[in-house]
Amino acid sequence: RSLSTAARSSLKIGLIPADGIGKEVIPAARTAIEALGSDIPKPEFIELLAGWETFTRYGVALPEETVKILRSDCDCALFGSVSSPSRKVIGYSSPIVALRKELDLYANIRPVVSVAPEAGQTPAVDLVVVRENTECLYVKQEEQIITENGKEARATRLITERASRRIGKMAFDLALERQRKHLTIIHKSNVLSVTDGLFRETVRKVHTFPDAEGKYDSVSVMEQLVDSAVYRLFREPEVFDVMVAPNLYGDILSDAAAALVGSLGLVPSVNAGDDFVMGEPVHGSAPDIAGKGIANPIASIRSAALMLRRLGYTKGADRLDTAVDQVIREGTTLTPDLNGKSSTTEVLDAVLKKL
Ligand code: GGG
Repeated sequence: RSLSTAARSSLKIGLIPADGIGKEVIPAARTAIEALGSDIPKPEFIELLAGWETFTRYGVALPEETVKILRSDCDCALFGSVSSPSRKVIGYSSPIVALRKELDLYANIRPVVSVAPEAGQTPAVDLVVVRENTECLYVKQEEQIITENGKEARATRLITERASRRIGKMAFDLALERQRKHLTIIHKSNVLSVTDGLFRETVRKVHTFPDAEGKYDSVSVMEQLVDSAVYRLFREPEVFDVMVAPNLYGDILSDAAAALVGSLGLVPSVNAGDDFVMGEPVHGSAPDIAGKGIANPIASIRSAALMLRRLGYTKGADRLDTAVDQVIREGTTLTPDLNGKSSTTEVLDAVLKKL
């Protein structure tokens, strides 16, 4: 399937709420998309199963049917959140990690932007974490053996030149589109000189590849060890524009960056490949508040906007983002994660009014 907007009469969107608050925020995003009217092709939604609950009911976390329908019938998708257990469960494997691999969604693009900076919080945060989405420790090759000294557990950390090059290219392309055109490569190659060394070297080379033909000359490149990047993120977030990182560092960094803008409930992402795009709020399934009707729908609505933008529906995406920004700035209808008292539905209604 192509990402081009060419002559679509309808937009087929796979909806995978999965677990916990995913079941509350994905329907809210659906309603927001429906409110866009003729700014996008007529949306058609296809509800699909995945997640821990799906596993407990049907014995499989990512049904083959879900992947098949996404591949053959959908133009794009929205994924909610998943509650994988922290212990090994035989037969279970994280469906979101599997889905990213199945659909080759090799980049997780996570913009973190402060809309209404608190007093004294200057300058505002405006950065994008570009997380490699298919390898690193997430290849999930783990084993445990018993030695004479007790248990020993190992995990394979895979970094390839191919994956590092394509995520690097994605990050350079994103940097080119931004005003500051500044890219920071995140790694830990002073310790992991073979794996992170390959990531760092390969991303660095992207702008000097012969096929780049000077395209990225206007992008300034910096690099930063992951530990000091976290420190700088909290001390001087304004130094970062686009940050590109291997899978695990990108996962952690984007949650950390979310703390700077008020709540994880505000931060969207898209899982992007060359042929498909899937929006996904950065937050997890939040079992502590699931079912209470107070989950923040903004990360999911913004994820829908990112997904539409990537498909070329800029007007619809802009309308969603502007409506959300207005609601946040007004500050009267906010969910408890932002110290408000409003429900998911009340925040959604406030966004719909702005639309
Ligand atoms: N929407 C992001 C999300 O669900 N985060 C939690 C997560 O990725 N967990 C991994 C898993 O449960 O398999």
